[in-house]
Parts: sequence; C-alpha cells; structure tokens
Amino acid sequence: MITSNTKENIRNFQDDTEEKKAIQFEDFRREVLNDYKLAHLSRQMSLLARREVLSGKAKFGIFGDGKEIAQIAMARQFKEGDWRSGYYRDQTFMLATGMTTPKQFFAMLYGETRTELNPDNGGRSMNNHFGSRLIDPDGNWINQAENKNTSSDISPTGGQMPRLVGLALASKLYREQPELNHLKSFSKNGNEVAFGTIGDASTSEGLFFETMNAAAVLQIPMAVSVWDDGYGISVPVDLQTVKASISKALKGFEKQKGDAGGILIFEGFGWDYAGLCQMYEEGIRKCREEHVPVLFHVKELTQPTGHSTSGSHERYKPKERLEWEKEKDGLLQMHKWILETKLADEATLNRLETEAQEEAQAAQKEAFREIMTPIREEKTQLIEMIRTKKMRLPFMGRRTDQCHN
Ligand SMILES: Cc1ncc(C[n+]2csc(CCOP(=O)(O)OP(=O)(O)O)c2C)c(N)n1
Ligand SMILES: [Mg+2]
Repeated sequence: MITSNTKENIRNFQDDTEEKKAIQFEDFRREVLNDYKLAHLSRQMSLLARREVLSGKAKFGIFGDGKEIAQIAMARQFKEGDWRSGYYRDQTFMLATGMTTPKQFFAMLYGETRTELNPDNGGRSMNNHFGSRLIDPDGNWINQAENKNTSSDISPTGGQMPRLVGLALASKLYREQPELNHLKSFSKNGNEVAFGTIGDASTSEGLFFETMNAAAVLQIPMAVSVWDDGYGISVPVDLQTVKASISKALKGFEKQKGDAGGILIFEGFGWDYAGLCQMYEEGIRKCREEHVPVLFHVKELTQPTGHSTSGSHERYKPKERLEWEKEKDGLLQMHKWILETKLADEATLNRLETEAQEEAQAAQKEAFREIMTPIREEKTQLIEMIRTKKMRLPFMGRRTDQCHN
C-alpha cells in the first residue's frame, strides 16, 4: 500500500525489486492523478457555483478555490472515527473524505431544504456549511467510530474552535478511562484526531488562542490547520497577525524536548503537493499516537475568485499580488510537478481536467433540476387552480369562481 509520503515513495522505488517497484509506482501514480482530478473537480465547482450566484440562481456563495491541494493532503490522513470542525473553505476536504458529493454541494448552494438531498444543513445555514448526521431516522446514534464525522459549521468565524477541545478531550478520556471502554460506537480506544480548520485572519480571535492554550495544556489529539491566504476579506495579514505569521506568533506554545505541555508546529506551502502530503503524514501520526496537539500553518494559499460572491478582490488586492496568486495557484503548481516527475504527460492531465469539468457540470444540472422540479409542479398546480377558479382566496373567504370581479 502506498502511503501519502510522496517524496519518500519516490526515493523508495529506487531500492525495491523491479516488479514490486512497477506495482508500487502504478498505485502511487494513480493516487496522484486521482488527487489531481479531484482538485480540478472542486475548482470547477467553485467557478460554476460563482456563476450560478451571479446569474441569480442562488443567493450567496463562498467557496474553497485556492485551498484544494492542502485539503487533499489533509484528507489523506482523516480516518473513520475522526472529527472535523472547520469553516466554509473546506469543500475539497469534504469531497476527498467522501463526506459530501458534488451534487450535495450544489444542493446546498441552492438552499435545498430536503435533508435527503442536502444532508449537511437542510438549507438551514449558508452554503459550504457542512455537518454530519449523527442520529438515524429512529432516533438512535449513528456509529461515529465507523464513520467520518464533521460537526456543523457556523458562520461566526472562529466559532468552530472551542468545540475541538471537547472533541479531542473525548478521545483522551476514551483512551484513559477503562469505564468508557464499552462505548465502542463512539471511539476506538481514543485513536481519533479532531481536525480543525481556520483562516489566517480568524486566528486573531480570542477563541483561537483559548483553544490552542487549552489543547497545549491538556495534551489532546487536536490538529488545527490554518489556511493562510494572506487576507481576511480585504485586510492583509500584516495588519491582522503579529509578525504577519501565526506560526511565529505561537512560538511560545511550541513543545520542546522535555516539556510536559505544548503543541507541535508545522509549516507548509499551499502549492506544494508533495511537501504537504509529507507534513500531514508526520504531524497526524504524532497527534494520533502520542495525543499531542498540532498546528499546521499552510502558507501562500491563494483565492482565485476572491472572498465570496459579494465582492471582487481585484478592487483591493495589488496587481502584483493578483499576478503572484495566478503563478502560485496550487493546481498549476501540481500540474508542473506531475510533468517534472514524469508521472503523466500533458494530454493525460488535459483529459482529467475535461472529465472534472464535465462532472461538475453534471452535478450542478442535476441539483438544479431536483430543486426546481417540485417548485415547477406547484407553479403548474397554482396556474391550474386559478384557471379553473377553484382557489380559495384567504382575504375574501370565497372561492375565485364565486367572486364577481
Ligand atoms: C465573528 C465574525 N466576525 C466577522 C465575520 C465576517 N467575516 C466573514 S469571513 C471573514 C474573514 C475571514 O478571513 P480568514 O479567517 O482569513 O478566512 P478566509 O476567508 O480568508 O479563508 C469575516 C471578517 C464573521 N463571519 N464572524
Ligand atoms: Mg484568509
């Protein structure tokens, strides 16, 4: 089985037997190309969804474009029993872990209220606000140890943080308290990790610091990723975070040799697929096995379509920054890396991009058809009622065919 440790894998191929090497390489190549296609699928979903909002078919949209590669690397370490508490940028992670589908993403965008079509929030929250169902239709707990779980996103940024302490502390208690051993559907001996995500600007909130401090003291399996795209809407990071870097700001929290408390701090670049895969593998292994909290500071992320459908980042980002963002786009960088490492040729990558685009379009069309079908049926019924004058008008208390004018 190929692990996500991509740099190591490339090195290991050199020491193995020819046959094993060929099988391993093929598996590895397939995984990388699947990730590449998924990144493009998610990007196409963001682009299409923005168009849907701007053309009036949905009210508002906030998406995960620019954060695809890092989320795929994080998702590789997310296992059954784990929990996420994150925010509206995480669509790629949700797709990569199988916790949502492209069609559900569009159903959420359109505000679909039927939970079978929009299980994440049933139209009760904004788009890209995810959530797992925890109770089955009979009111029983769904087995959390066998499922991948996400707590419900909320719109106040930073609000997802404190609950991570509870989720991660639960795993510590399940591991340490024998009297909790029988609760098999909630934990597998406390081997779960609570994955958190937060934007660079939102780390300025008190909730973030309280969460990091509590986890550092309690030594619980909590892994927080900061998606650092250098902005909180129009506010650049140097006006928001001391030293313009949350990993520098948290240096005093860092666990040193011999320290009882503290967190591990990792830094990675949002466009470096291989480096991110390696970073998450190492960090999550320590977090899961040793119950030490981890901070992943993912820097140099981009935001190709801007903060949300309510604005245009071209109006506040300098020209140089916009150009830099194009160059550092994770999808473009991954494309270059695949060609450089000769994992695939240009034609293969182009084919995957086309397939991704077609899948996004099909999902969008189907979700729109599903939300519109009952609305159109109701409209037809209403027209029919008016036409046959059988409608009771509430303000008249009479049927339309009893009205004189
Ligand atoms: C408590 C709170 N304050 C303000 C807002 C409005 N708001 C929504 S997103 C956002 C910026 C967040 O920036 P960042 O944390 O860097 O995340 P990004 O969107 O860049 O990924 C703000 C200020 C909010 N939703 N909640
Ligand atoms: Mg930001």
